[in-house]
Amino acid sequence: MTTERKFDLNLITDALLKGQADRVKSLVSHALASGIAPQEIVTEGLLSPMDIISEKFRDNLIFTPEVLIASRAMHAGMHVLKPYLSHAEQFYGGKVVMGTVVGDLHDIGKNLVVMMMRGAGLEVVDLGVDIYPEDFAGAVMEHGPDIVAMSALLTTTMPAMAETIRELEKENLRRRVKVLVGGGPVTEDFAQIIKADGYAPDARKAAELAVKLVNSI
Ligand code: B1M
Repeated sequence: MTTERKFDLNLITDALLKGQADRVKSLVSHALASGIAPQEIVTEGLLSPMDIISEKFRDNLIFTPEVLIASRAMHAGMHVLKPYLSHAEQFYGGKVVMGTVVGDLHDIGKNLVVMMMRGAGLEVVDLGVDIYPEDFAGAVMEHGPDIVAMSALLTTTMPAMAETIRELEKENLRRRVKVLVGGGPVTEDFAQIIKADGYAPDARKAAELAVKLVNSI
């Protein structure tokens, strides 16, 4: 016997894509009331459409204001769900320090990663662009994050990721944090060579991996 679904999560997706924060809030409440698991609402209703937003942004089909409006709608939905998520599902308590490495001014991808991580419930300290290894290390001392996340878009700035890891080692901070790397020219192989703890090819996967790393600590 098949179980009939009481609520269509596509309604939330559709409202989020249109940036309708109030409608997302009310639909999330309806979804909860109809018995759909909160985690399923997060994944299918809120994060899936944010993938679509990321892709459209990457392809220049939409621009920063639309991304921010969609992001606000996602947060509105997350706010309704927060009390219903278990501690592990909320991922709260996980803190990330993120920046684009020294010499690199590209921040569009980094901003998407920050947005997706915040959407997944992580606290993110966004250091911005052109961040020296010493400043990453300083931010670890100041904020005590679980994860240091670095973005690089230029082949010439990728070595700064390795330099940052060396700086963390030098300051005896490396064992306190997990290091996550990504950005256009960065690969899984490169991440392994520089002894990062993780690599993600896009913003959604970066957020998922960050949550996994936080939960593994
Ligand atoms: Co620049 N640029 N740029 N640029 N730029 C690229 C990256 C380039 C590929 C263009 C090209 O030649 N085809 C090339 C790099 C070549 C290389 O080294 N491999 C390049 C170059 C050479 C340069 C300059 C040197 C140009 C010059 O001045 N001669 C110069 C360098 C400036 C500097 O940084 N010091 C430069 C400058 C600029 C602008 C300032 C004009 C502008 C940046 C504006 C800004 O960011 N505020 C710019 C742009 C816009 C680009 C392109 C066109 C687009 C980058 C982008 O935003 N993509 C880019 C060509 C391209 O990629 N098609 C190019 C959209 C974004 C959503 O994707 O950033 O890849 P992306 O992020 C993705 C993933 O990579 C991943 O998730 C994101 C979302 O899914 N990701 C992570 C990113 N960080 C992550 C971290 C993670 C995990 C995943 O974990 C922590």
